[in-house]
Amino acid sequence: MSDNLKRAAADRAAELVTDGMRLGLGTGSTAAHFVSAIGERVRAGLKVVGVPTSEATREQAQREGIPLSTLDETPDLDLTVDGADEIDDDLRLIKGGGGALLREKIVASASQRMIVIADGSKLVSKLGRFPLPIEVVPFGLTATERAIVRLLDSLGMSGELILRHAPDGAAYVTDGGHFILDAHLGRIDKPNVLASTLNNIPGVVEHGLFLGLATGAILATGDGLVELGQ
Ligand code: ABF
Repeated sequence: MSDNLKRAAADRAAELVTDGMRLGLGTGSTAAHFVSAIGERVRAGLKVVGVPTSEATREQAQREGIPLSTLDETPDLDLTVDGADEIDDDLRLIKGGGGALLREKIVASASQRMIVIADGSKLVSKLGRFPLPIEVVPFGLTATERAIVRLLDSLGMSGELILRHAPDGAAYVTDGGHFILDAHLGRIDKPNVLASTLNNIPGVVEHGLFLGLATGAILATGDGLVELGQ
């Protein structure tokens, strides 16, 4: 998607922001346009406070001059705007391609509304073509990996689990100090079952299935913006 389209989706989301809002600030290239649009409005007088979903977003928001808070100081948010890797018609998401899924999920869960801004090509009829990120504790990695494989097997699913690596070749480490296993599943027929059972594995911190969290989406297509939900 061209940067102009990402910016258009982000600008539309920024129009929904009003004075006094407590905002969750997403992560990724599309969310970065939103942070930049909010920065422009803050410099023009908009009064908001933002809770960033990653260190990268915190740094960008600070540069933009957006007043920041934490979920400890501001535990109830009005609106979170974030990107996604896949979204289906029911506003179910796969997120975490950028590695910030844990904070993204905590922030989205603390928000009354969550609006996804994304390239229209991320709208899918079935989730799972994009590898599902699973954030795991480094301790006991192999045992956790085997537990995930057994779980997938019991659900009649299969697919490679690949430990994510950073550009320098070392294991990728999240802002929370964890690793990410990317599960190449191809399709996820029962996201609710997979989501809840994955959370039962002790070494699993979180996963990138965001179910029942997004309340709306603004999708940028070549023909314009498509808005779902609210
Ligand atoms: C975050 O950034 C992630 O949850 C998702 O993985 C990614 C999407 O990035 P982009 O907007 O750059 O496609 O929202």
